Amino acid sequence: MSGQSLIRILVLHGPNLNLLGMREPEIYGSATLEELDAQLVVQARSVGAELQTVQSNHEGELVDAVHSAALWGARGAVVNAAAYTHTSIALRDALAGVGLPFVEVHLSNVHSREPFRHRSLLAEHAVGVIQGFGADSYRLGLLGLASYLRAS
Ligand code: CA2
Repeated sequence: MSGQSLIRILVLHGPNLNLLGMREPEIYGSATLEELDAQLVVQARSVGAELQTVQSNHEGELVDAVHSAALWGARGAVVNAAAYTHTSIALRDALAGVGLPFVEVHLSNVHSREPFRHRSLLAEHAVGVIQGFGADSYRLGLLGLASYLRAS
């Protein structure tokens, strides 16, 4: 893309996603988080976006990352909050509070897993939710978000 400024997008990864590619590949795939982020950065360029990627195992750091992204000028976020999806009012309030449009993504189909994973505290505020496609969930989420942001 040329002639247009890059849209800034935050990609937020929650707890334990730093283990991607090292454990439980049958559920979460074999790509490492570093590889996944590198592919997303390339894909982002092709849709006129630049990314800030953040992974943390700590709830407060994820909240801080949302606030920082808003200050950086992020127009939206792709969020896999991992286990905090199901528990974190703080992260929900942060995303709603800064008014950042976001797509919730999951590697696995959480609805085919344990009941405690069926509830998301974030989804109500999300532009959309994509799950079950492994690393492609992030790629599809990024595409959908970029298209949503260009149109709005
Ligand atoms: O499917 C997803 O993307 C999840 O957000 C992953 C979370 C889980 O708590 C959610 O219910 C669904 C768990 C992330 C753990 O990541 C690991 C990666 C590799 C090895 C072990 C854990």
